[in-house]
Amino acid sequence: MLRVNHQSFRTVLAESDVVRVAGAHHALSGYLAQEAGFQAVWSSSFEVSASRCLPDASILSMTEYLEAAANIQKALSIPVVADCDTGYGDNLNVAHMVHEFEGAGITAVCIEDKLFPKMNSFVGSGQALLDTAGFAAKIRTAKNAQHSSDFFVIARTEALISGLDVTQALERCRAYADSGADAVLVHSKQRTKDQVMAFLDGWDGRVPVVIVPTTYPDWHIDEVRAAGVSVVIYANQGLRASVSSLRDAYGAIVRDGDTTGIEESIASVGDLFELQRLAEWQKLGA
Ligand code: SPV
Ligand code: MG
Repeated sequence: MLRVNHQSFRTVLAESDVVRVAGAHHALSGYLAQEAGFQAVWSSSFEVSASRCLPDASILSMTEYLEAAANIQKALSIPVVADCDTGYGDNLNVAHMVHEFEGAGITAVCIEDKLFPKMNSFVGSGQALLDTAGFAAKIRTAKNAQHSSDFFVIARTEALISGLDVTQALERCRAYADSGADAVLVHSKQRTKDQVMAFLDGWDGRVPVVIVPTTYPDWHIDEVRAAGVSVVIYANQGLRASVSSLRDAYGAIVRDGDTTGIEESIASVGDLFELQRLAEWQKLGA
């Protein structure tokens, strides 16, 4: 089958104690994440922007993010969780976003409580938040706009990123869950997991919790599971690995004057043919 059918994110979550999700920016990176055993792929706004050499600052349009997410989803049997930033504007933009992403076969989206245009969470400035009621209204709008009951909306709080405390993050997430969010994502840029652990201690479990352990990389999956986290997103490690590999390979070619030194360590052309499913395509055209 050249056309791939995919499971919904809700189904994957129901069948798993903790869902491991890998960041990706195009179909090939998403496919490699699936091959490695990830259960879902995060179409990361950071990765998609970086892949165009642009800041993750609401510069690309909804359509461009949609195209990236849909292209990834078309190649995979695991679901894409689309990182939809702030929902690309106000409530009506959120409604349109849900129509478009759901219409393109995406089964889960995530929106965050920062102001549009947003700035990437690890940048020291530009982390202003929408008020709780305003973001709760966006969540309600998203849930009212979805067509299928299977569609999954994650409410992400940037409270800890913007300097608020754990109590305020909990208050926001309770309001978002009560407005219909299917899960809450709590993001932190601290160098340890302590802030997120404090959040989990105070969380009453009304909806599942999603985390993004970029700055606290030593949190082993067994401990993440034991702490009661339902979804863990490794948001950008794939792109960072690609950058390092490409630098090494390109640098070696220019330095050495030929490619002998890297042939053993780079993927073969045959490997790429398999990733392209060339044989199946050839059969289709025969
Ligand atoms: C992304 O991967 O685009 C995210 C996570 O939203 S972060 O970059 O940490 O904001
Ligand atoms: Mg993002």
